[in-house]
Amino acid sequence: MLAVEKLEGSLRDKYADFVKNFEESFGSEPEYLIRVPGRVNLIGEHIDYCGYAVHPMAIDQDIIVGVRTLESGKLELKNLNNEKYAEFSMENLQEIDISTEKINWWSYFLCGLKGVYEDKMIENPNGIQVLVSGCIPPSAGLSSSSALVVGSSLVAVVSNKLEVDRSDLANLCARAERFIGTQGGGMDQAIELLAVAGQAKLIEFNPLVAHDTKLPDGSVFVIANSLQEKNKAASNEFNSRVVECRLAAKLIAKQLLKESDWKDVKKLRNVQVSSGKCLEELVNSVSTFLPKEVYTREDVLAELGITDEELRTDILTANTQELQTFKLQQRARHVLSESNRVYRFREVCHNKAGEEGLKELGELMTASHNSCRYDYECSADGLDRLVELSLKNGALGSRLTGAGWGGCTVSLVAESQVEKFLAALKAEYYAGVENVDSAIFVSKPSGGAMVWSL
Ligand code: ADP
Ligand code: NG1
Repeated sequence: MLAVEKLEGSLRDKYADFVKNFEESFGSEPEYLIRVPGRVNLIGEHIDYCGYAVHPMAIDQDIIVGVRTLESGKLELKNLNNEKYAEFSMENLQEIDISTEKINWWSYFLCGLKGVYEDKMIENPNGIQVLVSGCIPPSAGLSSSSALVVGSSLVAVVSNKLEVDRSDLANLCARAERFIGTQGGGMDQAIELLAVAGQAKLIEFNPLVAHDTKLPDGSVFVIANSLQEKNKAASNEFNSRVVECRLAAKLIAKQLLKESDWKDVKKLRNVQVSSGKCLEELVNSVSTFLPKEVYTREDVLAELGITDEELRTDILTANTQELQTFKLQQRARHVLSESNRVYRFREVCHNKAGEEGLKELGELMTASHNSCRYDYECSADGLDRLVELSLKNGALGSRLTGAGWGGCTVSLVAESQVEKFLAALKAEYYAGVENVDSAIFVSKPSGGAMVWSL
């Protein structure tokens, strides 16, 4: 169960300015303070929504939310980052269709609230005043959006005195964030709720289980922001990949499973489990199962024996209805090989100490980047350049992290090389950039979301 601790001692000092800001905004102190970390994914990109395990860790950058319950049925929301204020009536909240409204910063906040109210069947939620402040760079692949969703779900929990389990809440938040329209997996919400300071996590889905991974001594992870932002919800690349993975799963399933079984399959992991094949076997046969470089819309309709209407309603998402071509072989090869790399990464962390182990972790990370770049096509110029510069300047491995198409890289650097590495990247990528220490920094595994009462 999620515990609420008292905000006291050094923590009270740490958040004194935020509490003062809340008082200035709303006239009195918050009743609760919530901290949700961002995350960096070390390896396992774009595979959570295919059912496969991922390997992230929480980071120090976070979102802080203060909340106070109200007598009236109002939701008053203020954001210190953009000085924007929004007000809603709690009564009308359930009628707001987030996916069809223009996406705003509070859209993510409403996701978490609506998710909890719907799931817990709260018909008359308490009114609340909420102040938000965050330092996770937005749209940079470090999951600022999920931190807001998790933060707001916790607001709904504490302001209505609900009891929740962290894993259940993570699953709920993963579903709730899809109100935005992006069909992501559950990695971000899970690590943000289940992280333990000092540990990275191997996160498995269905059922959700988070296993501790102690990162090997001497390993330092450096996050570098390409400074190219990518807002997933404002474009359809993310959902296009989700759809291509669904189609790849169906086409492979049709060749491996009985008709009664393949019709409902939507995730590559389900095909693998139902067919009893191991990952290597499937990786090696991808081009046999999916021989074409590009599948047209007509190709997939013919291969699956479905109508265009069925494609639209069962497989495509709202923002991918008009897609005409699909790269199934390449996407499936990425997902299956990436899943293999995730398990190997954890095995090396646990069983192969020293230089040799670090070298192999680095190789796995760089292989992951190349697979994202060439097979999944989710990289960007800035990310490729950062990876190239990182490897040239001594990183053992380097890759894009998060959804990609912009955002950050994560590089594995030997502890003894970190200073030299940071100086080189600052000179070669960030010359003339202000606030360079918030663009490139070393990251240690942080703890998961916390709730304090005042
Ligand atoms: P990410 O990879 O960071 O999750 P997304 O594009 O999915 O990127 O989400 C970024 C969006 O989250 C921003 O456009 C903004 O609406 C919201 N967001 C992030 N941080 C904050 C913040 N501190 N305050 C308000 N909204 C935020
Ligand atoms: P970010 O990096 O937050 O955009 C997204 C998805 C994850 C996962 C990664 C790619 C959401 C909320 N998050 O993360 O589930 O699929 O991309 O590995 O959709």
